[in-house]
Amino acid sequence: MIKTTLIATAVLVGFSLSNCSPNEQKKQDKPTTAKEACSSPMSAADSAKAMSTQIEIKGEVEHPLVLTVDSLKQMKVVDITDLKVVCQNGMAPKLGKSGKGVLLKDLLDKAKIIQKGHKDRNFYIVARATDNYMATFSWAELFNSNTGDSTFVMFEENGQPIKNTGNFVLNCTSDIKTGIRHVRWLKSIEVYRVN
Ligand SMILES: Nc1nc2c(c(=O)[nH]1)N[C@H]1C(S)=C(S)[C@@H](COP(=O)(O)O)O[C@H]1N2
Ligand SMILES: [Mo]
Repeated sequence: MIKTTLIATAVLVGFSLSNCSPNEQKKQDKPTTAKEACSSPMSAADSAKAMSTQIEIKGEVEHPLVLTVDSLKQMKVVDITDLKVVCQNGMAPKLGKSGKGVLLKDLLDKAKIIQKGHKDRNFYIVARATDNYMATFSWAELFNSNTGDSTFVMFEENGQPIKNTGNFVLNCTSDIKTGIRHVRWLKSIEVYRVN
């Protein structure tokens, strides 16, 4: 009896000291509030500091570009009507948004990815924000699948120029959880070859 109690106590102590107990892990991973985890966590002041008024297209491209809203307006502008932002961890989706933007693949065509032959097509494309939030696409996803036709760099939301979260937002409207590749304060599109 005493032996059993001792073993039980040892097991309990061991469990509470261990960082790997499933409950403990859950507590650590769990965001403080769903709102904090899902919305872009910047104060108005920080957001103003993080303002990006232009985007750079760079990396493995023949013509690195620096683009403003006006440069995008001179390209093929698409009206986006099916915009919703769904967070990965379950915050209520923001529905009914609309926007104007340019296809990411049109921007990449303009900068021209350096391809050394027709089999040279293993690239990944990083859309990066001033707070270093990132989304990643593959060349095949953008140029050989429907995702290419639903990935936009937007400069207008609900009929208004984007101005509180930089001037540009990237969004892939066909994603399941659209919050994940919804990049506010977008500052660069970077092309990397897989080596
Ligand atoms: N630059 C930047 N973009 C971001 C985030 C961020 O922290 N920084 N959070 C993302 C997450 S997790 C979600 S769910 C959506 C929230 O969309 P909202 O900015 O419209 O609230 O933005 C995404 N875009
Ligand atoms: Mo999110």
